[in-house]
Amino acid sequence: MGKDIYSICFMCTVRCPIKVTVQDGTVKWIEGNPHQLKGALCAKGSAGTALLNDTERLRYPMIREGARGEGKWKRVSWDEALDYSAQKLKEVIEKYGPQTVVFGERQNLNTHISKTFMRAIGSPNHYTHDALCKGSVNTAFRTLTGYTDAEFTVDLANTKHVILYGRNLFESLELKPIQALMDAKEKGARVTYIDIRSTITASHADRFWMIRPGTDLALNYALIHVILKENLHDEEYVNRWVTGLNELRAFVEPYTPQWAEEETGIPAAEIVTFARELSRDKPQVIFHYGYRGANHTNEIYFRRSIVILNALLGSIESKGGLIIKKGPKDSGYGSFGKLVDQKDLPNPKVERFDGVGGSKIPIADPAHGVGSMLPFAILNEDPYPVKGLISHRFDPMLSIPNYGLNKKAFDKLDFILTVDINFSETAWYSDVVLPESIYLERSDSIQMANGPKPTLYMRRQCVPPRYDTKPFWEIARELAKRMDLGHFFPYETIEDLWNLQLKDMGIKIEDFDAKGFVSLSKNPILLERKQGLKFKTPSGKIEFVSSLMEKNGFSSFSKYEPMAPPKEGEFRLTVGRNAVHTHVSTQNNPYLNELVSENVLWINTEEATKLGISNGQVVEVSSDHGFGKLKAFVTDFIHPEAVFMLHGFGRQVPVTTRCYGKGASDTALQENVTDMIGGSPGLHDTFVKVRPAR
Ligand SMILES: Nc1nc2c(c(=O)[nH]1)N[C@H]1C(S)=C(S)[C@@H](COP(=O)(O)OP(=O)(O)OC[C@H]3O[C@@H](n4cnc5c(=O)[nH]c(N)nc54)[C@H](O)[C@@H]3O)O[C@H]1N2
Ligand SMILES: Nc1nc2c(c(=O)[nH]1)N[C@H]1C(S)=C(S)[C@@H](COP(=O)(O)OP(=O)(O)OC[C@H]3O[C@@H](n4cnc5c(=O)[nH]c(N)nc54)[C@H](O)[C@@H]3O)O[C@H]1N2
Ligand code: SF4
Ligand SMILES: [Mo]
Repeated sequence: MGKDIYSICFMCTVRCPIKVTVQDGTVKWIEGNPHQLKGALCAKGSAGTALLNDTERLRYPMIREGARGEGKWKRVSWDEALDYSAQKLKEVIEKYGPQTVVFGERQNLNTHISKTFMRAIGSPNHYTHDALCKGSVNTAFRTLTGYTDAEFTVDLANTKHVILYGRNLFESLELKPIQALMDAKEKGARVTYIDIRSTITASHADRFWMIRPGTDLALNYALIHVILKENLHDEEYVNRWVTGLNELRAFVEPYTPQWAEEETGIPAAEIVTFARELSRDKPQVIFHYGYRGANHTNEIYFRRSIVILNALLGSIESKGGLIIKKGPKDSGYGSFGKLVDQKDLPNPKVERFDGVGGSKIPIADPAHGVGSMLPFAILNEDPYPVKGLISHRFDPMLSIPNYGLNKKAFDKLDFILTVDINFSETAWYSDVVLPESIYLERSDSIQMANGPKPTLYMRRQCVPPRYDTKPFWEIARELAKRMDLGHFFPYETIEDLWNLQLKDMGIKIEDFDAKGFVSLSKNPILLERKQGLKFKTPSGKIEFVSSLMEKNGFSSFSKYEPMAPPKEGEFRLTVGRNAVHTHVSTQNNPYLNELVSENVLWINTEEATKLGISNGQVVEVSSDHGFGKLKAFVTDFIHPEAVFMLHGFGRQVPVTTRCYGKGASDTALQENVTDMIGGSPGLHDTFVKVRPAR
């Protein structure tokens, strides 16, 4: 009989709680934690065992020997790799200053440790993936409510109607929300899904609109128009909690459903019916603010329109709507400890490399920065040179649009250090590669998951590391020690770190044994809607006319600019995920690669016919920035103006043999343009030409 260990999945960053069965030092079985997920796990989560045994993942520290990207490596000991990295970082700091070192990571449980490291060396330049994923969602929330999007959650279980704008929930998965939505659907909840193509989520929806690419903002302006014209909003809530209603009313006056029909292709009468239906369901309505979907350089106004619609229907802090997350203090506990809270830790006040908080991108979130600025900062040395780059659990080469430009920028760096579990494209182009033990082989910092019921989760090591790898919390400490900064890392073991996090909470490590998590509240905590809401804006209300935007010279409402259709023979390139892969992480996983080994190009049947392209035929896709070859998937289920491909394929690292050269890379084709108010990349602002391959 095996032993069961509760832990946290990390095949993607959703971090589902899991139960891992271990026998004879190996993992026999992984399932969703039965106390929370009824045992459910997705395909990627199940493929954790294949990752554990994968011989093509990073197995030992390496120092580059040949030219960057040539693939010549020297296997070294941990001491040698860390000594060398510390030496190189010290050289950069001495020569150019600490601000020229940039650290990028996908936000993770150890981010408090990386931030500590950067502050300790004296650099303000820590950035996360956040802006590349949903920066404009974050900024939209802050401009309206003072809270970030991450301080909100959606109460899908109790909703009556959820509206998803390209939020392809059933493929771009999060297990708990899917289970909650399925429960709600059984109680009669309705789903409206809006996408430029029909996805699995579309097949679960009660209403599906195939919208013209990039025109979701027009739809929302018309919806707001109808809601205000017919007084369908939650008057009591809006009167009490919203400022700027009259300005909004005047602004949306010209945006009629008839006007929107022209722009979006959605019939005016259907928009009116939809608005009336939503009003009947209010306030248990969720306009899902999403992540990707319509990604353009004016995205901030689209995301703001989504939050505004929620506010108009009174759904913010309503059962079945959006809920402000509650933390340990709200449930009567002391605060959760973070390494970065040390009193004597420096807090460098130098301008950031990406211009966040300065004149370039004044109101994006400085807690995350804007990663898409990285290649420009390096190439233009603006505001100063960037000379050292550390990437941890993040692949900027592929996750920042325009692969060619990224490579050119990386060529200018003095030192590139990457901590990963796989040979990512960034690792391949680095000077030193440090392999982290995978999630099944390591324990990590505790997760404080705020929410209606705040809960702590623990990732526990299940098996010993297969190869010569270490956990990041240890790597960071060892690097810091070699830079004479070890005193900011006062822990030896993971238990020391856990005790530091739990010390003010009255919770012990053993409390996690029974279920793998500790709930801080029995029931969901909701604020009282009549008087008890608290918004973190200057007015204390939801500001349709935003102090933050106006103060920085941005108008709160933006006149609709029609979306340019593609030129003859061109298509708008759209991208996304499927249920089997995680961004750029899993394409070489033995199991998942078997399920989906390459991406295909979705193209509308009529358009394909015009170009002489048949289903399954290999096509060439080109943009101003790059080129790719992949098979066509000819279908009626995509809008004729767009083509679509999965992110993460077309890989260029030869030692990842299962995915090398398969399919095409969206990153190679995409232009790097950013919403300079919100911070998100305009991932769907690139046009491509498609033709049969020669
Ligand atoms: N072109 C393009 N760019 C995009 C997107 C897109 O669709 N197209 N999507 C955007 C979105 S939504 C997001 S969230 C970001 C995601 O961007 P990334 O975070 O870069 O993508 P991931 O695939 O999540 O992971 C990146 C790296 O983390 C490594 N990794 C996985 N687990 C571990 C671990 O336990 N330890 C360490 N040290 N490393 C680990 C993986 O091997 C991989 O190399 O990309 C954004 N950028
Ligand atoms: N399996 C899996 N699940 C994941 C992840 C993963 O990598 N793999 N990553 C997680 C992360 S970090 C994120 S950010 C989320 C992403 O979750 P989603 O935001 O749901 O992301 P995508 O898969 O990028 O899907 C975007 C959808 O937008 C559609 N779209 C394109 N243009 C438009 C448009 O103009 N209007 C509308 N309405 N739709 C449009 C595309 O056709 C596509 O179906 O998924 C999370 N869950
Ligand atoms: S969605 Fe799947 S891969 Fe992501 S954490 Fe959950 S089980 Fe793991
Ligand atoms: Mo994301």
